[in-house]
Amino acid sequence: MVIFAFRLETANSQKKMNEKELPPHLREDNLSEETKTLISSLPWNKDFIGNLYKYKGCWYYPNTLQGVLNFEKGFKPQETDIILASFPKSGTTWLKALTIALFERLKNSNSSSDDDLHPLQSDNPHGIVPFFEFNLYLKSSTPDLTKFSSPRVFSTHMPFHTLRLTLKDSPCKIVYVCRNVKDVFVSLWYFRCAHLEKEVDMKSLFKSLCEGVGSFGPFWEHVLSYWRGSLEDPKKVLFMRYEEMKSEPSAQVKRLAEFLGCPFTEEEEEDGSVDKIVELCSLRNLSGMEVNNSGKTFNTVPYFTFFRKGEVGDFKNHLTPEMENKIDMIIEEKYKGSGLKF
Ligand code: PAP
Repeated sequence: MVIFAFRLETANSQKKMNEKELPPHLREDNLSEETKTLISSLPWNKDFIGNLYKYKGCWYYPNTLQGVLNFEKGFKPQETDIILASFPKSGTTWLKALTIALFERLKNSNSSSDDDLHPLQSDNPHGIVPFFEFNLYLKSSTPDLTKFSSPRVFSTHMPFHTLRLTLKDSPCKIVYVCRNVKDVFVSLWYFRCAHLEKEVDMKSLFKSLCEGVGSFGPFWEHVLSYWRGSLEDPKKVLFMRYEEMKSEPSAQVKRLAEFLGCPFTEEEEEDGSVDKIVELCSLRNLSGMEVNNSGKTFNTVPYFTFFRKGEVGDFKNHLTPEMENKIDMIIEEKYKGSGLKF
């Protein structure tokens, strides 16, 4: 069933993983004494990867929580900062690529030669736009951010309520991408299998998603936090949908550019710049690039695992009608009255 060219293990997928096998952000070996004291008072659970702790309504693996705490302690927003936010597997890589390409086109209009490599050809979008909690703040509350020039572009999987506390009144901008939870689930399952090099038990992953006890869960609260944030302050939070990005990519790229303060000029629209960016950032194009087939993230995740099918509705090939019904019922209950529809 798993189509990755990986060694499949038959070991019980519910067994807690050996710490050394895990990428750094999923481990529990980087906690300060202060964090150890804090987590002893937090709601606790565990899955097949390890322990999870609930902090400000969101579940985290221990080292990731340390990254969140470091971020809260040390991050100083600048007015021009841009933060790309998402629940995992919702279109993060794509949103990063589009944002990089939108700003890069401003730099390149006069000075580029055909020999210059586009940043997306030199590095994966995750290498260019790092996560606060997995990368920048994983080990320190005072990372060196001097290499980022304005506008600094960062990313996060933290929910909006956690982010906004740290951003306080900063006018920096947040773009959130959300995706149908059924496709998120399937994408997450494939990613976990690839990432951990074993076939993860789909039923257990499904249970944890539905119960909300999983990394950055509950999904529903995550999406609602940004949805409400975007309604309260649409100039600060742009709410994008993966499905709309697939069905009308040019319109959504223009919307993103407007929000980020770098709209396309008439001339650009006429010369096909929008379509060029859509094509540059397409799954087919990015996944074919050498850099995305050879490199790894800072936390040892192979870049190619961020690219798979990129289809809307792939869940139909994986979920039983019972699983679909269960999710539909949860969605109805959780999103009731919010105005959010899927
Ligand atoms: P992350 O949260 O771990 O960074 P993220 O990029 O959000 O992962 O999600 C990966 C999904 O986006 C994959 O979906 P799939 O498993 O259903 O196929 C991946 O294929 C898809 N994806 C990655 N890049 C693109 C792109 N350029 N266009 C469309 N979809 C993409």
